[in-house]
Amino acid sequence: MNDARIQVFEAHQRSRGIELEAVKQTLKGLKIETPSWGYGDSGTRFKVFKKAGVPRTPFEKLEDAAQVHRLTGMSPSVAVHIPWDQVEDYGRLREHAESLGLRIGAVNPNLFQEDDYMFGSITNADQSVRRKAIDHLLQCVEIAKAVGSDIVSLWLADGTNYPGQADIRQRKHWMEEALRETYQALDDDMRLLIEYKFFEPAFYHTDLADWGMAYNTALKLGPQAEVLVDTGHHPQGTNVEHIVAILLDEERLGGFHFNSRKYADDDLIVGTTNPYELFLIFYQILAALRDDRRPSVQKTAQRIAYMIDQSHNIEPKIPAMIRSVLNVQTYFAKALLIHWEALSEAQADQDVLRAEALIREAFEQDVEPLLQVVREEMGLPQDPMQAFFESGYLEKIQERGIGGASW
Ligand code: RM4
Ligand code: MN
Ligand code: MN
Repeated sequence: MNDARIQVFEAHQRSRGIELEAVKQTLKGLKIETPSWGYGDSGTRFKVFKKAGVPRTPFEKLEDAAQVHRLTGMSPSVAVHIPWDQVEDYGRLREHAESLGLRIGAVNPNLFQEDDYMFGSITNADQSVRRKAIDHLLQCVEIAKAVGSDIVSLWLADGTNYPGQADIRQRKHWMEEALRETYQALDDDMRLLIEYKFFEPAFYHTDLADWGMAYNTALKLGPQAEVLVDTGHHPQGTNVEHIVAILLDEERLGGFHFNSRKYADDDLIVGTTNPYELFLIFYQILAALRDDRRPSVQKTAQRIAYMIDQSHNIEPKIPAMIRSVLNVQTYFAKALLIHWEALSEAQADQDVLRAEALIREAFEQDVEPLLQVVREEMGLPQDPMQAFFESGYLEKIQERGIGGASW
């Protein structure tokens, strides 16, 4: 790294009144979980392109995830999806993760791929289907315990396509019953994250359509239930950072699924389409972390689970994941450069233009010199992407051939 560039950066931040040591410490603590499914073949409903070198088993997915962590130092955990990552012996999966310097993170029950679930899973009018779906949820709680994870992360595809198709309120009760049973199976230190999405695959109504429904459900279940915000799951124009602020203040923001979108649930690489939104999300989180008047809100903010949830269709998967993690780090770093005292003054003075300028100014800082110093201090390659391409790993995994895991 060019020392002159670092010196210019440090001098500039000093002149802005930013304490860089604290910023660096916070940056070193940032952890972003990557999803096992992001390493497999995935795509759109039109086509899944089969790529050579794609992992064939959950064990190989972990090996790919270990590359991302080795080079970025930020992704020590991997989310799994059941049954995509179903194995006979979860103890072995856990050991394999640990041998790679990883751990298994959120366990995601998949209730959307079996024929039985065509009309819904835990909201299906058929009692035996509901039972099967609840049993799957309970099995996922047990898997989480077996792999040493404290998070079960639930997204439901349940909904209807036509007015009158089903009894919406009845379905709500079935959902609440199922989640209550699941919640009761959690150990005291576990959390149930409830993810919402306003449409797709259902197009008329979705049983958990927005943050309000997820929040209401979490509230009814108890303190171990929290809301998960997937950045791709809102109608156009939604102020996602506002939702983040409210959920933080209500102490129910459990985690994120990061990805970027332009139109629907596009699941593209986070930070590629609307980086300002990502930055503004971190602005809200950091503001909550600084709020000494509300220690319980600070605690909520401290334990947020940051996760990537993307579908890599045309891009090579491991580099896509490295890019994703680096993008999150970049916009997190920019938010750390907000001048908080000046911002509070501007807000107290109701100085609209100054307040807006302070936020935008942080966003416009070039944080690359800072990130390079942090990487150097963490013993990481200065350019993780380049290091990956030079590592030979991509060539090595070609021997896996075509036809790896897919969803
Ligand atoms: C959903 C949602 C879930 C993800 C599935 C595959 O849209 O984002 O989190 O697991 O897709
Ligand atoms: Mn998601
Ligand atoms: Mn999604």
